[in-house]
Amino acid sequence: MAALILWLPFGDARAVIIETGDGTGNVIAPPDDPGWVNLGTRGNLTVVYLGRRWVLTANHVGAGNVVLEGQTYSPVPGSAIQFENPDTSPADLMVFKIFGDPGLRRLDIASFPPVVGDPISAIGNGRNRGSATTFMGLGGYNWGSGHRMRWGSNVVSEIDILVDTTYSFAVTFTDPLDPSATGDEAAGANGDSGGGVFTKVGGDWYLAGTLFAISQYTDQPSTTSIYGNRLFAVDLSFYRDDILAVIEQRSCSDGLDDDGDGFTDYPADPECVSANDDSESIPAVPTLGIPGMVLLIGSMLLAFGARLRLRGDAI
Ligand SMILES: [Ca+2]
Ligand SMILES: [Ca+2]
Ligand SMILES: [Ca+2]
Repeated sequence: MAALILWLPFGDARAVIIETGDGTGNVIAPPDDPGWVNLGTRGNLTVVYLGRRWVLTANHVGAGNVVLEGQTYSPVPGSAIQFENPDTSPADLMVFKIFGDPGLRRLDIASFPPVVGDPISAIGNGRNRGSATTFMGLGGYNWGSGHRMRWGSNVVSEIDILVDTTYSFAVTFTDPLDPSATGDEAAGANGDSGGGVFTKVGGDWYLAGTLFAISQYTDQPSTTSIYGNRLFAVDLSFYRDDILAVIEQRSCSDGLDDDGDGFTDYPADPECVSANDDSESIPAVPTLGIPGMVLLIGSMLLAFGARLRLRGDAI
Protein backbone atom coordinates (compact mmCIF):
# COMPACT_ATOMS: atom_id res chain seq x y z
CA MET A 1 0.00 0.00 0.00
CA ALA A 2 1.36 3.38 -0.94
CA ALA A 3 2.64 5.60 1.76
CA LEU A 4 0.18 8.03 3.13
CA ILE A 5 0.56 11.28 1.47
CA LEU A 6 -1.28 14.43 1.39
CA TRP A 7 -2.80 16.33 4.18
CA LEU A 8 -5.39 18.15 2.19
CA PRO A 9 -6.59 20.98 4.28
CA PHE A 10 -10.12 21.56 3.12
CA GLY A 11 -9.30 24.53 0.98
CA ASP A 12 -12.60 23.79 -0.58
CA ALA A 13 -14.04 21.11 1.64
CA ARG A 14 -15.29 17.54 1.33
CA ALA A 15 -18.72 15.65 1.44
CA VAL A 16 -19.64 12.40 2.86
CA ILE A 17 -19.28 9.78 0.13
CA ILE A 18 -20.99 6.54 1.04
CA GLU A 19 -20.19 3.05 -0.15
CA THR A 20 -23.83 1.99 0.18
CA GLY A 21 -25.99 1.34 -2.90
CA ASP A 22 -25.58 3.86 -5.71
CA GLY A 23 -24.25 6.47 -3.29
CA THR A 24 -27.21 8.83 -3.58
CA GLY A 25 -28.94 7.81 -0.35
CA ASN A 26 -28.74 8.99 3.25
CA VAL A 27 -30.00 12.50 2.52
CA ILE A 28 -32.63 12.53 5.26
CA ALA A 29 -32.09 12.01 8.98
CA PRO A 30 -30.96 8.48 9.86
CA PRO A 31 -33.36 6.34 11.90
CA ASP A 32 -31.09 6.75 14.93
CA ASP A 33 -30.62 10.50 14.47
CA PRO A 34 -27.58 12.12 16.10
CA GLY A 35 -28.65 15.68 15.23
CA TRP A 36 -29.41 15.95 11.50
CA VAL A 37 -31.37 19.24 11.62
CA ASN A 38 -28.48 20.97 13.40
CA LEU A 39 -26.33 20.58 10.30
CA GLY A 40 -26.36 23.57 7.98
CA THR A 41 -24.60 24.82 4.90
CA ARG A 42 -22.31 27.77 4.38
CA GLY A 43 -21.93 28.08 0.62
CA ASN A 44 -20.99 24.57 -0.46
CA LEU A 45 -19.49 23.78 2.93
CA THR A 46 -20.90 22.72 6.27
CA VAL A 47 -21.62 24.15 9.72
CA VAL A 48 -23.07 22.67 12.90
CA TYR A 49 -25.56 24.65 15.00
CA LEU A 50 -24.45 24.27 18.62
CA GLY A 51 -27.22 26.23 20.31
CA ARG A 52 -27.54 29.72 21.84
CA ARG A 53 -27.24 31.17 18.29
CA TRP A 54 -23.67 29.89 17.84
CA VAL A 55 -22.44 27.76 14.95
CA LEU A 56 -19.28 25.66 14.84
CA THR A 57 -17.22 24.95 11.73
CA ALA A 58 -13.68 24.47 10.47
CA ASN A 59 -11.77 27.74 10.57
CA HIS A 60 -10.98 27.59 6.86
CA VAL A 61 -14.73 27.59 6.15
CA GLY A 62 -14.96 31.05 7.73
CA ALA A 63 -17.91 33.08 8.98
CA GLY A 64 -20.76 34.03 6.65
CA ASN A 65 -24.41 33.35 5.85
CA VAL A 66 -25.56 29.90 6.93
CA VAL A 67 -28.66 27.98 5.92
CA LEU A 68 -30.46 25.86 8.52
CA GLU A 69 -33.69 24.07 7.58
CA GLY A 70 -33.99 26.24 4.46
CA GLN A 71 -33.70 29.49 6.42
CA THR A 72 -30.75 31.86 5.92
CA TYR A 73 -29.02 33.42 8.94
CA SER A 74 -26.37 36.12 8.71
CA PRO A 75 -23.35 36.30 11.03
CA VAL A 76 -23.08 38.81 13.88
CA PRO A 77 -20.15 41.07 12.89
CA GLY A 78 -17.07 40.51 15.03
CA SER A 79 -18.33 37.25 16.53
CA ALA A 80 -15.94 34.87 14.73
CA ILE A 81 -13.46 33.24 17.08
CA GLN A 82 -10.77 30.79 16.03
CA PHE A 83 -9.71 28.33 18.73
CA GLU A 84 -6.12 27.72 19.60
CA ASN A 85 -3.92 25.24 21.43
CA PRO A 86 -2.28 25.82 24.82
CA ASP A 87 0.90 26.90 22.99
CA THR A 88 -1.22 29.46 21.05
CA SER A 89 -0.83 27.62 17.72
CA PRO A 90 -4.11 27.85 15.77
CA ALA A 91 -6.61 25.01 15.36
CA ASP A 92 -8.76 24.68 12.23
CA LEU A 93 -11.86 25.33 14.32
CA MET A 94 -14.05 28.34 14.87
CA VAL A 95 -17.44 29.52 16.08
CA PHE A 96 -19.53 32.52 15.14
CA LYS A 97 -22.89 33.85 16.24
CA ILE A 98 -25.89 34.36 13.97
CA PHE A 99 -28.73 36.87 13.95
CA GLY A 100 -31.97 35.15 14.87
CA ASP A 101 -32.72 31.98 16.77
CA PRO A 102 -33.33 28.92 14.57
CA GLY A 103 -35.07 27.24 17.50
CA LEU A 104 -33.02 24.07 17.25
CA ARG A 105 -31.94 22.05 20.26
CA ARG A 106 -28.55 22.48 21.81
CA LEU A 107 -25.97 19.78 21.00
CA ASP A 108 -23.82 18.15 23.67
CA ILE A 109 -20.10 18.22 22.95
CA ALA A 110 -18.20 15.08 23.94
CA SER A 111 -16.10 15.54 27.10
CA PHE A 112 -13.76 12.70 26.27
CA PRO A 113 -11.93 11.79 23.05
CA PRO A 114 -13.22 8.77 21.14
CA VAL A 115 -11.32 5.50 21.29
CA VAL A 116 -10.20 3.39 18.34
CA GLY A 117 -13.09 1.20 17.20
CA ASP A 118 -15.85 3.58 18.33
CA PRO A 119 -18.70 3.69 15.81
CA ILE A 120 -19.39 7.19 14.45
CA SER A 121 -21.99 8.92 12.36
CA ALA A 122 -20.66 11.66 10.07
CA ILE A 123 -22.77 14.34 8.34
CA GLY A 124 -21.51 16.77 5.72
CA ASN A 125 -22.46 18.72 2.61
CA GLY A 126 -19.74 17.24 0.44
CA ARG A 127 -19.53 16.28 -3.18
CA ASN A 128 -21.76 13.49 -4.38
CA ARG A 129 -20.39 10.08 -5.30
CA GLY A 130 -19.52 9.53 -8.94
CA SER A 131 -18.52 6.42 -10.87
CA ALA A 132 -16.46 3.58 -9.42
CA THR A 133 -12.74 3.75 -10.00
CA THR A 134 -9.50 2.08 -8.92
CA PHE A 135 -6.10 3.37 -7.95
CA MET A 136 -3.09 1.08 -7.61
CA GLY A 137 -5.38 -1.94 -7.43
CA LEU A 138 -7.57 -0.42 -4.72
CA GLY A 139 -11.24 0.33 -5.28
CA GLY A 140 -13.08 3.54 -4.67
CA TYR A 141 -15.07 6.28 -6.36
CA ASN A 142 -14.70 9.41 -8.38
CA TRP A 143 -16.38 12.45 -6.91
CA GLY A 144 -19.54 13.38 -8.78
CA SER A 145 -20.90 16.82 -9.46
CA GLY A 146 -22.91 18.76 -6.94
CA HIS A 147 -23.08 18.83 -3.15
CA ARG A 148 -25.66 17.33 -0.84
CA MET A 149 -26.04 16.99 2.91
CA ARG A 150 -25.53 13.28 3.59
CA TRP A 151 -24.80 11.03 6.53
CA GLY A 152 -22.57 7.98 6.69
CA SER A 153 -21.02 5.69 9.24
CA ASN A 154 -17.54 4.49 10.07
CA VAL A 155 -15.39 3.54 13.05
CA VAL A 156 -12.57 5.53 14.63
CA SER A 157 -9.26 4.22 13.28
CA GLU A 158 -6.80 6.65 14.85
CA ILE A 159 -6.79 9.07 17.78
CA ASP A 160 -4.46 11.74 19.17
CA ILE A 161 -3.28 12.91 15.76
CA LEU A 162 -1.96 16.39 15.15
CA VAL A 163 -2.91 17.46 11.61
CA ASP A 164 -0.92 20.61 11.03
CA THR A 165 -1.70 22.15 14.42
CA THR A 166 -5.16 20.69 14.99
CA TYR A 167 -5.82 17.90 17.52
CA SER A 168 -7.77 15.29 15.61
CA PHE A 169 -9.01 11.76 15.19
CA ALA A 170 -9.53 9.83 11.98
CA VAL A 171 -11.75 7.26 10.32
CA THR A 172 -10.65 5.15 7.35
CA PHE A 173 -12.68 4.48 4.18
CA THR A 174 -12.75 0.69 4.13
CA ASP A 175 -13.49 -1.77 1.31
CA PRO A 176 -16.95 -3.29 1.95
CA LEU A 177 -15.39 -6.74 1.53
CA ASP A 178 -13.35 -6.06 4.66
CA PRO A 179 -15.23 -7.25 7.75
CA SER A 180 -14.39 -4.01 9.56
CA ALA A 181 -16.39 -1.93 7.04
CA THR A 182 -19.64 -0.45 8.36
CA GLY A 183 -23.06 -0.56 6.71
CA ASP A 184 -22.94 3.00 5.38
CA GLU A 185 -19.16 3.33 5.14
CA ALA A 186 -18.28 7.01 4.75
CA ALA A 187 -15.40 8.89 3.14
CA GLY A 188 -14.90 12.64 2.97
CA ALA A 189 -15.03 14.88 -0.08
CA ASN A 190 -14.99 18.58 -0.86
CA GLY A 191 -17.78 20.36 1.02
CA ASP A 192 -17.71 18.19 4.15
CA SER A 193 -15.48 20.67 5.96
CA GLY A 194 -17.26 21.89 9.05
CA GLY A 195 -19.48 18.80 9.15
CA GLY A 196 -20.18 16.89 12.34
CA VAL A 197 -18.95 13.57 13.69
CA PHE A 198 -21.17 12.06 16.38
CA THR A 199 -20.47 9.28 18.86
CA LYS A 200 -22.92 7.49 21.11
CA VAL A 201 -22.17 7.21 24.79
CA GLY A 202 -24.58 5.52 27.17
CA GLY A 203 -27.39 5.67 24.64
CA ASP A 204 -27.00 9.39 23.90
CA TRP A 205 -25.37 11.05 20.89
CA TYR A 206 -22.55 13.55 21.41
CA LEU A 207 -20.88 15.87 18.92
CA ALA A 208 -17.31 14.55 18.97
CA GLY A 209 -15.66 16.00 15.88
CA THR A 210 -15.62 18.66 13.15
CA LEU A 211 -14.66 17.39 9.68
CA PHE A 212 -11.77 19.33 8.19
CA ALA A 213 -9.30 17.22 6.16
CA ILE A 214 -8.70 13.99 4.28
CA SER A 215 -5.61 12.00 3.32
CA GLN A 216 -5.01 10.45 -0.07
CA TYR A 217 -2.24 8.32 -1.60
CA THR A 218 0.67 9.87 -3.44
CA ASP A 219 -0.40 10.73 -6.99
CA GLN A 220 -4.00 9.72 -6.31
CA PRO A 221 -6.34 11.89 -8.42
CA SER A 222 -7.54 14.54 -5.99
CA THR A 223 -11.25 14.18 -6.78
CA THR A 224 -11.44 10.52 -5.76
CA SER A 225 -12.01 8.52 -2.58
CA ILE A 226 -10.00 5.29 -2.49
CA TYR A 227 -10.16 2.55 0.15
CA GLY A 228 -7.60 3.36 2.79
CA ASN A 229 -8.12 7.12 2.56
CA ARG A 230 -8.70 8.79 5.88
CA LEU A 231 -11.13 11.45 6.99
CA PHE A 232 -10.01 13.70 9.83
CA ALA A 233 -12.14 15.42 12.43
CA VAL A 234 -11.11 18.00 15.01
CA ASP A 235 -11.21 16.30 18.43
CA LEU A 236 -13.77 18.59 20.07
CA SER A 237 -13.15 17.20 23.55
CA PHE A 238 -9.79 18.96 23.36
CA TYR A 239 -11.39 22.35 22.65
CA ARG A 240 -14.66 21.82 24.56
CA ASP A 241 -13.97 24.11 27.52
CA ASP A 242 -12.96 26.99 25.25
CA ILE A 243 -16.03 26.47 23.04
CA LEU A 244 -18.35 26.47 26.04
CA ALA A 245 -16.69 29.57 27.50
CA VAL A 246 -17.61 31.42 24.32
CA ILE A 247 -21.14 30.19 23.74
CA GLU A 248 -22.21 30.44 27.39
CA GLN A 249 -21.63 34.20 27.45
CA ARG A 250 -24.73 36.23 28.14
CA SER A 251 -25.81 38.34 25.17
CA CYS A 252 -25.63 41.58 27.18
CA SER A 253 -21.97 41.03 28.12
CA ASP A 254 -20.44 39.26 25.11
CA GLY A 255 -18.94 42.30 23.36
CA LEU A 256 -21.30 41.89 20.40
CA ASP A 257 -24.20 43.89 19.04
CA ASP A 258 -26.44 40.83 19.00
CA ASP A 259 -29.53 42.48 17.56
CA GLY A 260 -27.83 44.85 15.12
CA ASP A 261 -29.34 48.03 16.61
CA GLY A 262 -25.94 49.75 16.87
CA PHE A 263 -25.66 49.32 20.63
CA THR A 264 -23.49 46.70 22.29
CA ASP A 265 -24.14 45.07 25.68
CA TYR A 266 -25.25 46.54 29.00
CA PRO A 267 -25.57 49.42 29.60
CA ALA A 268 -25.10 50.76 26.06
CA ASP A 269 -27.94 48.71 24.57
CA PRO A 270 -31.08 50.15 26.21
CA GLU A 271 -32.87 46.81 25.94
CA CYS A 272 -30.30 45.12 28.19
CA VAL A 273 -31.64 45.23 31.74
CA SER A 274 -28.32 44.03 33.18
CA ALA A 275 -25.03 42.53 32.10
CA ASN A 276 -26.58 39.20 32.93
CA ASP A 277 -29.47 39.67 30.50
CA ASP A 278 -29.36 37.10 27.72
CA SER A 279 -31.12 39.20 25.10
CA GLU A 280 -30.28 42.61 23.63
CA SER A 281 -33.74 42.99 22.18
CA ILE A 282 -36.29 41.60 24.59
CA PRO A 283 -36.37 42.80 28.18
CA ALA A 284 -35.79 39.72 30.27
CA VAL A 285 -37.82 38.87 33.33
CA PRO A 286 -35.51 37.49 36.00
CA THR A 287 -36.70 34.02 36.97
CA LEU A 288 -33.71 32.81 38.92
CA GLY A 289 -33.47 32.75 42.68
CA ILE A 290 -30.52 34.30 44.45
CA PRO A 291 -28.35 31.14 44.38
CA GLY A 292 -28.96 30.86 40.65
CA MET A 293 -27.98 34.47 40.09
CA VAL A 294 -24.77 34.05 42.06
CA LEU A 295 -23.93 30.99 40.01
CA LEU A 296 -24.64 32.81 36.77
CA ILE A 297 -22.54 35.80 37.67
CA GLY A 298 -19.71 33.50 38.66
CA SER A 299 -19.80 31.66 35.35
CA MET A 300 -20.15 34.93 33.48
CA LEU A 301 -16.93 36.21 35.01
CA LEU A 302 -15.21 32.97 34.11
CA ALA A 303 -16.48 33.20 30.55
CA PHE A 304 -15.35 36.79 30.27
CA GLY A 305 -11.84 35.88 31.34
CA ALA A 306 -11.73 33.07 28.81
CA ARG A 307 -13.03 35.33 26.08
CA LEU A 308 -10.27 37.84 26.58
CA ARG A 309 -7.75 35.09 26.12
CA LEU A 310 -9.47 33.66 23.05
CA ARG A 311 -10.18 36.94 21.34
CA GLY A 312 -6.47 37.43 20.84
CA ASP A 313 -6.71 34.95 18.02
CA ALA A 314 -10.07 35.90 16.63
CA ILE A 315 -10.32 36.34 12.90
CA1 LIG B 1 -24.03 41.61 23.17
CA1 LIG C 1 -27.60 45.70 20.32
CA1 LIG D 1 -31.14 46.14 21.46
